[in-house]
Amino acid sequence: MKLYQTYDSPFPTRVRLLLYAKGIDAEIIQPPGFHDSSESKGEYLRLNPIGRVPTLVLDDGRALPESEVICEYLEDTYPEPPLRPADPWDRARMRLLSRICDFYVVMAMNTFFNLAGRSRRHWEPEAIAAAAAKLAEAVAHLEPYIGEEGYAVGRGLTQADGAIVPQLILASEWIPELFGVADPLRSLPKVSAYWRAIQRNPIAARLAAETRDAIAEQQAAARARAAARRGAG
Ligand SMILES: N[C@@H](CCC(=O)N[C@@H](CS)C(=O)NCC(=O)O)C(=O)O
Repeated sequence: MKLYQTYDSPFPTRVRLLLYAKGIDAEIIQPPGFHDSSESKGEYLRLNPIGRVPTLVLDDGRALPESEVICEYLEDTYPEPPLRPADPWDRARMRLLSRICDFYVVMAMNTFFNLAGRSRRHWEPEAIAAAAAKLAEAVAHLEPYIGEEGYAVGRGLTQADGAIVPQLILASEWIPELFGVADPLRSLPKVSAYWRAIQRNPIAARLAAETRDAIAEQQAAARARAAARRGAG
């Protein structure tokens, strides 16, 4: 089995939680040049015509896109240890928290993703302030539903932790540091407590470290490209 993915992306990170927690042996492949341009995706589009990461490729060559669908497939195929709570209400909360990340938090970060790829000349303070307000509103949707026992739901890791951890690194660390905006967790006591607690779990900590390292690498590459452009100009 192979997982095509990149370490700085939240959606594949959610799938890696299942690989690590269930001890699934999958080769991890980073499609070269994936984030550079649509042309650089090249052969990858044959595996996943949607053109996004992750994609899970089975040993017989069948390829599955979309992180949530991959997680559900892995859960069904490798049920132990379960990362989907048995109780229907808890299971619904797991799906709800993941969905809030997929539909609201990521959408609210789009302005920042776009600006990060552009020169700071284009960073309009009004646009950044409006995006920060939208992000704070989106992250706040987690507050009423987040677990209070150190995990997103219940007393152990679930798929929801895989959805939330990488997104909180982006929303609460990367964006405030890069754009100088307030950390949206400041006014969210339950999400803040969760964030402190979940990073004590070794698998969540591993995902967090991988995400931070990949973001630092991306930023160093972006700085090098900007310096090269200044040098050429
Ligand atoms: N709904 C998809 C979203 C996947 C997605 O948007 N992945 C991003 C990276 S986090 C991507 O591949 N973007 C295209 C690109 O960077 O070129 C999923 O859950 O897998």
